[in-house]
Amino acid sequence: MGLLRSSPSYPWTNSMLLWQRTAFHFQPQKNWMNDPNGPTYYRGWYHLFYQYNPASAVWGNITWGHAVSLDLVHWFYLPIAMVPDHWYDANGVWTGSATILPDGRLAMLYTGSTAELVQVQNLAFPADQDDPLLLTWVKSESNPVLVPPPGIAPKDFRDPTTAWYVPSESAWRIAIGSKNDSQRHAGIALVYRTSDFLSYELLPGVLHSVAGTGMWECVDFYPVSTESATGLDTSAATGPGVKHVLKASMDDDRNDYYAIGTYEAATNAWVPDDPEKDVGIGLRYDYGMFYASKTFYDPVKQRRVLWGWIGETDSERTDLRKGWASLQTIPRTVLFDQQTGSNLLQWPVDDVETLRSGSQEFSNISIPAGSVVPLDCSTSGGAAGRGVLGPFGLLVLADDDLSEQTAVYFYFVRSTDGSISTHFCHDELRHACHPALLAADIVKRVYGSLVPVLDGETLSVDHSVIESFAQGGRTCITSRVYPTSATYGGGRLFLFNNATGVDVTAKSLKIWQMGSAFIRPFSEHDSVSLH
Ligand code: DQQ
Repeated sequence: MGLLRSSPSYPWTNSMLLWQRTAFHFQPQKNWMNDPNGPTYYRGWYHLFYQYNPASAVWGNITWGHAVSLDLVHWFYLPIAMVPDHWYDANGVWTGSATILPDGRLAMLYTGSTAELVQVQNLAFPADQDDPLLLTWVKSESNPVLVPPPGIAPKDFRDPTTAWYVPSESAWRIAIGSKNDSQRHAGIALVYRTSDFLSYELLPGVLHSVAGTGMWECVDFYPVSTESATGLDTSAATGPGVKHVLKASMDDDRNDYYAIGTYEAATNAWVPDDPEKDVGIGLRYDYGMFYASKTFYDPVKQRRVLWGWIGETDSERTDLRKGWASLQTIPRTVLFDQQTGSNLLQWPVDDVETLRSGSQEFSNISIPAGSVVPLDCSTSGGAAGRGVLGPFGLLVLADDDLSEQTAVYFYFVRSTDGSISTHFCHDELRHACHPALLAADIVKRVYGSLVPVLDGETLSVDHSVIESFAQGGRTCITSRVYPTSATYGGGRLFLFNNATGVDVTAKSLKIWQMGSAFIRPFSEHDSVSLH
């Protein structure tokens, strides 16, 4: 990855680079961003903090950027929330999580990387708990509140979770990711108990460990209801009708894996429902460019909302030239899939539908084997290969002559026993490859995964990012793309069927234009007019 990211740069024009700024995905005005941090809802505002380098478009000098929103769609940039200004975070204010206490106050735990590069956990709280914008942060005089325990390497102890309350002991617990190389390179989640967020007790054992998965970053741990379509507060009671999701971001392969299982506070253990689909070896939130995600509970709409970091796949040199790097996904609602009982469903928060306009509907479009059907809506190895039963699907961010395109498609595979499985994929190999140009500095891949059944799909296409949700959100794929000619008015949409043996009918297809969200600095005027 490092090698590819520093390969020679393609001669992007300013207008191409400008087009890469997105219309409704969160990104800072300039410079580098990575993990979402401490997302929360506080006194009328959704807060998003994020790993941010105020000085450059590459990682380093990590501070906490900060933005607020009334609806998770339109965002106001606020001043940087925390900077590396103490010995315990001199090398960076790294990832952390927010906990709302029963009396409404907020505690923020984050990892500090010290001047000696030791990872320690720190506590911060708002200087004024009555300020809904949470503009000023105070770091606790007790910091660091946690240092790596015996047996844990100094650089393998980071990213505290949101705390959950255990009523039987009138105390909170948090999990922190690490690894244990003496136990077959196991990824592990340590659990600490605290009643005041200042002093902590390491519980015996681990919440969970999976051999061979390496360092677990950005652990997330939360309950889901198996019976209702509402989200649960992180401290919701365990018991019938509730399962727990354990997610970890694998530093070894840079993907976010989750598993669903049962949590028992008394034994400090979480057990996966299906050990074959354990954390790091089974399901992923997203099969594309997606990492370091974090959820929070939204009490307003009683939903659990997921944020994920979408990194770049172009070169660092290009990022420096354009002056920024990375996006956040559209926030996604996360639910337990009651139909399969074995996975989560993710869907863009419904608030984003307010950006829709100019809907167009197509029905019963037949796509004969081997054909491409343009959809007039003003805007392989992979998809190019041909098999009896596919691939077929959509070509998005395509130009008129299809020299540039990203395919979002399905194909069926018939196995020797006659059963058919469905695959859902993104093929990035032909984006940014207009014949006159060769965008050599982009890492392009074909992403894909098996999906249980074929039944409806939604796609969000922003200027330089495609997020796909198949089968009601059972399988998700995110692609970071860099169009060279499918820009501005030049982006087109096509249906294609590269199967040799079947004609395909698109029974129903609905397309909306998306308006732009406003994402801009907050002003005094806003506080008067919005509340
Ligand atoms: N990013 C942070 C770490 C975390 C990593 C540093 C994940 O806290 O483990 O920027 O992308």
